Amino acid sequence: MPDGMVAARASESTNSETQQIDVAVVGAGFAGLYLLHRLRKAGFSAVVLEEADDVGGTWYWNRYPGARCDIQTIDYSYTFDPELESAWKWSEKYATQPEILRYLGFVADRYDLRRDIRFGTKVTAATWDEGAQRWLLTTDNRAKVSCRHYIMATGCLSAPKPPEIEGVKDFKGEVYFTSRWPHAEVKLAGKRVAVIGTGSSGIQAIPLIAEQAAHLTVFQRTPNFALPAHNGPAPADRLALLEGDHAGYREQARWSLGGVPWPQQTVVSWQLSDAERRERFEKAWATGDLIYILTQLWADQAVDADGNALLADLIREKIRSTVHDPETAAALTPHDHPFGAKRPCLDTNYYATYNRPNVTLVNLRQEPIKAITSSGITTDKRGFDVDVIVFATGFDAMTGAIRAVHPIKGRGGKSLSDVWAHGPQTYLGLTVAGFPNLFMITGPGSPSVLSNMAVSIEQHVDWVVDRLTAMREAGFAAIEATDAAQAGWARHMADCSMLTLHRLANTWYTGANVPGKAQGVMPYTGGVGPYRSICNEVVGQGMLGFRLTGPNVPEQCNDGEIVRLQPDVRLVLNMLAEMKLPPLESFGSQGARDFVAQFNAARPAGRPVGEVVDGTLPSTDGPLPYRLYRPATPGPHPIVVYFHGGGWVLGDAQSDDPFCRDMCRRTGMIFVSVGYRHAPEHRFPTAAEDGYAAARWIAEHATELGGKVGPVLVAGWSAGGNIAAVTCQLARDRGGPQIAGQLLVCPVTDCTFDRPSYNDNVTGYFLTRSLMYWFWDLYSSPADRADPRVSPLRGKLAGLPPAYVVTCEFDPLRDEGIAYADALAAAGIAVEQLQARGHFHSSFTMVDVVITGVSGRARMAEAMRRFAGLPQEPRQGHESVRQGLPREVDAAAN
Ligand code: NA7
Repeated sequence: MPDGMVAARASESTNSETQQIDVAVVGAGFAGLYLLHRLRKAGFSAVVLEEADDVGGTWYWNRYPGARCDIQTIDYSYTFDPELESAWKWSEKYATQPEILRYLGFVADRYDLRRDIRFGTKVTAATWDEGAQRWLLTTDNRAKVSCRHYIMATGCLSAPKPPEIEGVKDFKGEVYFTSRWPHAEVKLAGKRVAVIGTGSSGIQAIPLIAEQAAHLTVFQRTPNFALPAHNGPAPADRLALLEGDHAGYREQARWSLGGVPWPQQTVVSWQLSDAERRERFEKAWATGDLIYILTQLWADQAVDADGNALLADLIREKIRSTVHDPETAAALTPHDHPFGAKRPCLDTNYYATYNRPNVTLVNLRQEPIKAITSSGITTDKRGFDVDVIVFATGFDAMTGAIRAVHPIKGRGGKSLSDVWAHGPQTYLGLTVAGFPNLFMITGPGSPSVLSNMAVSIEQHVDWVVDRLTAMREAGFAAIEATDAAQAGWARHMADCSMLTLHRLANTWYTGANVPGKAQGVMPYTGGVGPYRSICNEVVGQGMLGFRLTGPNVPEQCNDGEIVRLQPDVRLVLNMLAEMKLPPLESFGSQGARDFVAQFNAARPAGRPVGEVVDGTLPSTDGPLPYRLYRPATPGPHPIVVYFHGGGWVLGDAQSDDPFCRDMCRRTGMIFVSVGYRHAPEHRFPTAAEDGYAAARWIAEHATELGGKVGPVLVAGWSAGGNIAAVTCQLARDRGGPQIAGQLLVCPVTDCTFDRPSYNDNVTGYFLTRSLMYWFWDLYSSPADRADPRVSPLRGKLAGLPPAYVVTCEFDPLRDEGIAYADALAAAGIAVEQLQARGHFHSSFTMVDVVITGVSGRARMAEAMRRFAGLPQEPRQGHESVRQGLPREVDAAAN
């Protein structure tokens, strides 16, 4: 039986009675239509309430000239029914608004959806009835609705923003909003037209308006990055991919970052020459695909301001070479935000339109609009008489349609508007604590506008309908997010926002386009695939973070936080778990070394520094290798003696190479990574004595190494942190060298294994408890372990250099690191601690894999510079303070 024939329970209503229904949905756009279809199939009675008089949602209203989707249409489609996919063929790579509207109408007819949609109906209030455990909706049309579940399928960009300009009412000409374009033809031929706004809508409309109008004046506040769409038929290569493996293509999209199946790019900008980067860029420019240019050029462009700037500069060059008038070109060139941080646009002849004699650009940064008058627009420099004003001024995005459209009152009469007064609070972007049985499709806190909406909508709808079905089967009548789960999601959102550059721009993503609106990155920046896996995990963990209640069943509430790890740490650990690796210790010491070397080879290359020199230094028993990293800045630089990690058994200069490069760049100091000898071939105290001997030799040969004469600094990670700490104690006791400061990253400090972190993090965080036991056994016999040369916590701590001690929440070594820092402080040593929330043992050394480790390394570098008496430098790379960009907020550490 075709899906459209699946009967739903009747949902007729009259004026006099309240319509009783299982589920009410607001909005008959992409989300509402699919919801209705799925709810019916699952046997729920449902009604869709829609203000417009037909289906389409945003595609019903946004019918301005040039309106098109800007995700390729083969991707911007429903995928739930393969028969639907073969029944509809898109005519273009980016379909026009009329074609998309026809598609949604086709879907509505195919599944006979219209009979359960109340068109021309606006919800005027929604109130949770605690006694009945139902929502009561009032509408401006016909009966009220009483429903068990209330679902907002209202879209993210459907509440237009008021123009916020004085005098609109005085204007005697025609006024149009792109977001509410008339259904009747708008005649612009021969008229003087003004367009205010150069977001996606303005950029799509301007070239077509310019072709019709006698004269077009564009009022631009912020220039945007736009790429040529190169519209035409769907590209043959993408179509072939889809048609070659329909199901595989769709599945890949569901697990991708943006909801379109492009592979994850791993090459970073500094691995490519200028010519190679340009070649990649030109290919992207010719491809005309936003997701392609946002994800496929080099991996750091979306996460690092410097990597991003390389791309932004190339786009700026294109603008300059397209627009003839240099002043106009300069005004059209964006400088105040990283590429992609504000929604980039796809255009057809946008920049070239400014070469037309009938088009003028007014740069509102230089001459702001003062008022709209009866005859046109006045800036603080001049007046423009026009016949038509088109407002392409955007939306109260993400929260506007949910919050402002009608009062929603949840438990205890609390209004959603009040609860969200300081910004949207949600659990998974789907639900809100205090609002039982209320769901949002693609709400704030979900990938929504940072993804292919079609994919995100299907995921949300499937998740919600599956949950409602499971609730019904288990006898639950109400579901509500807990406060703890919601607070945890807010933390996770903040952590995720450090992964991308969206926080560095004032945009509708952050609420900055609406005066007075609370600001913060509203969409989920962690990616579509990771988000999907989290939603699945919530279910897998017994509806973690939800309270479920019903009349005849005991309450179920498995409270907690779904993601406590930093988002990228979670990805790394999931990837490792999927590899199902045998325990490292089962390889034997040489096997483990080989394995780690192979594993490290697959990591992104470290960043360039001024110079890298390999050499040897003498120790008690012959030469030890070292690798020296010199900054590109003029020397001589202070020297940091560095000890790699690896449990005294593994590791080398190569394993910690990205970390040393990064720290060399951040601190502006020479790092000398010492190849101390390993157990079990060389047991305790070889590593400690090698470390000390190396520090002494390096300090004595500072000039020869090109470094600054005077005290050195020491640093190390894990067992290397142990050696660094021990070196400081030996240097104090053996008459030098002088050490200006110590950086201990997740150090081993003690042979006691009963601190809570050893038990909390036994497995699952790469460094396991049994691996630590193995390292200890290979390096030292129990009789030696209390020696301060391996358990520095047991040594005398007075008189040591100042320290910066880093510990990670999900690390067996966490508590001994904290214990060492506390003990140093108690001994009167100046100590700073970074207790990194959500991080694991390798977070800070997995440079350019664990992006959220960046802010921690920036702090470490600041501490090192303080120890060395150097002035603080502006933070680099990811954290850099570029033109007009705000400074980083540190979410990863507390
Ligand atoms: P956008 O992207 O929010 O663009 C709105 C534009 O209007 C943008 O250039 C704004 O400048 C400008 N604007 C807004 N208010 C004013 C005032 N008061 N004066 C002057 N200029 C103003 O909305 P769109 O409709 O173009 O696109 C929305 C999304 O729909 C799009 O991103 C796609 O996802 C689809 P500003 O940048 O704020 O300085």
